[in-house]
Amino acid sequence: MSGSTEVDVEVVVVGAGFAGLYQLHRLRSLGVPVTLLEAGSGLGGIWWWNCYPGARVDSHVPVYEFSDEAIWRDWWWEERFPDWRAMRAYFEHVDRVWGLRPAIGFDTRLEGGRFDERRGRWELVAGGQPLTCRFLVLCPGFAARPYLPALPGLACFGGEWHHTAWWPQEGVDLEGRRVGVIGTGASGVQVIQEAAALAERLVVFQRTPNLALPMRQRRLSQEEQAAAKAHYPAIFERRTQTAAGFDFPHRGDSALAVPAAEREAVFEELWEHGGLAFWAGNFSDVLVDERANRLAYEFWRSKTLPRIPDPRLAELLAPAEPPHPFGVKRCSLEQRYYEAFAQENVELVDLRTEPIEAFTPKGIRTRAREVELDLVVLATGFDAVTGSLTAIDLVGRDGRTLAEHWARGVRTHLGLACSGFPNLFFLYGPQSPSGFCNGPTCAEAQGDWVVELLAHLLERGVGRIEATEAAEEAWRAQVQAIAALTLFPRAESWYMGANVPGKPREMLNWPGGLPGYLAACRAEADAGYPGFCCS
Ligand code: NA7
Repeated sequence: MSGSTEVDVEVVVVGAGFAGLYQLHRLRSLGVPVTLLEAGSGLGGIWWWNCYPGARVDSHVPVYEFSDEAIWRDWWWEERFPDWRAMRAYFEHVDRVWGLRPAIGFDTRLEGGRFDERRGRWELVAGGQPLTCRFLVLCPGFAARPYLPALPGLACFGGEWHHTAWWPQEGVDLEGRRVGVIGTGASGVQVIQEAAALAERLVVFQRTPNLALPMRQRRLSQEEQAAAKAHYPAIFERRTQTAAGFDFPHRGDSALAVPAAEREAVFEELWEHGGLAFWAGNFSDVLVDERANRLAYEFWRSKTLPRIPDPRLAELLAPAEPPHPFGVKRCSLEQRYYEAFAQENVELVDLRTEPIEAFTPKGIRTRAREVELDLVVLATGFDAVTGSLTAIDLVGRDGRTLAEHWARGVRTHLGLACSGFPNLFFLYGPQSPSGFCNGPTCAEAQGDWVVELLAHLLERGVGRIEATEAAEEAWRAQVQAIAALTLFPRAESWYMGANVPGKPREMLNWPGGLPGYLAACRAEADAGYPGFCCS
């Protein structure tokens, strides 16, 4: 990637996380010339950037890994929910087996590009260098663009501050320091648990309580994994048959249709399973029907309240009235989160009654006082799902950027491509199951579809493919219609684009479950790609 001579390749893939690495591996094994660009200095995508204390997977072993036996045969995890260090080691293992590094340009951010109609190629600029390709496959991840809210006075803060997704690779010491954490989403919960154990003082600034689920972390022995590996092929197959890409048994029944004792027994079993089972494996109407949802919330609260002895904290962390329906923000997993607030060194500031007014040289001034801090952690999330794509200055054939194309709402066909942007595909993107599904499952399911399509085009010498406007309007209508049947529109979540001021409020992911999504993708391919026009 050095020198200024234009390099031309058949396919450029962007992002060295699960989706990008899978594309690179599959396309190379088909003999297609492919280069992968990665802005970071190492493998792992989200696990390269999110190296803050406590950063950890929310999907249990072996759901969150590639299904290729050549990879899993000799790979052993130490914990049921691996942390970012284990994920990085895993990606090194993947590279040892698949031999990907020679085709990857690290420290090379795709800044932008334009589709040249005459040449039928994308003309890109990456790491300051020109590069052209016929097909461009974007795999930046759904959470690659951190969201930094407007925080008055941040520039004058005399201490240190970091967003969780821009965490320094060399690490940041929390020990013995006065630490503030803004944000109590999945990242906030994880960093709070670590900081509570190390910091001299921890002040948590909470806007909305997190309805977090018990992770039930535990160590995994090699013997246990060796025995489980006999079932791995079946588990990987099951991932694509469940709504969110897990291996939980599918429950098709209603929480309202069973006797109370039976319902409690199901809730109890899911709770004991830990992880996302209580969210992704629950009764079919929990995320759809207000009454079923309230039953799940009351169960969650009955389990959580006994862990918070102080009544003021209990009402802030597990209120009698839920802040939003249960589970319509992706549930976070916790290990000792609720207990942390009882520690003497931990304080919870309720931003609803005591909002932040400004940062000061010494810390944060709220409506009531100045809180002195050495380090502030901004766990404020992401311009999720669309942000990582619109951040790339890509200009389509009619002179519009993706951001302009989506200014009135997201339009894609199958969450994989859009009109006006020939030969461009994106994985784990908007109107795909990404935010509901786990990464590797989606990377493989969507990835296989794109590889099949590219192989089909290359075999037939088709140089140009583009989604039709009619197909993307129809897909958008389906996404919005399904979302309207659920409780998801009732929260200010990143699913709804509602966590970033000014972003259009709409369901950003395919909410119809993975099997329905894959059936739509299959039907498109089997029918000869009627939602695309080719030349
Ligand atoms: P999330 O889940 O979007 O959480 C962001 C948190 O930051 C959330 O608690 C927000 O409160 C809070 N926030 C955002 N802006 C502000 C301001 N201005 N003031 C105070 N608090 C604020 O991001 P995460 O990184 O934790 O997790 C993202 C996903 O990554 C997660 O779902 C997993 O799938 C992995 P709010 O709830 O909006 O009131």
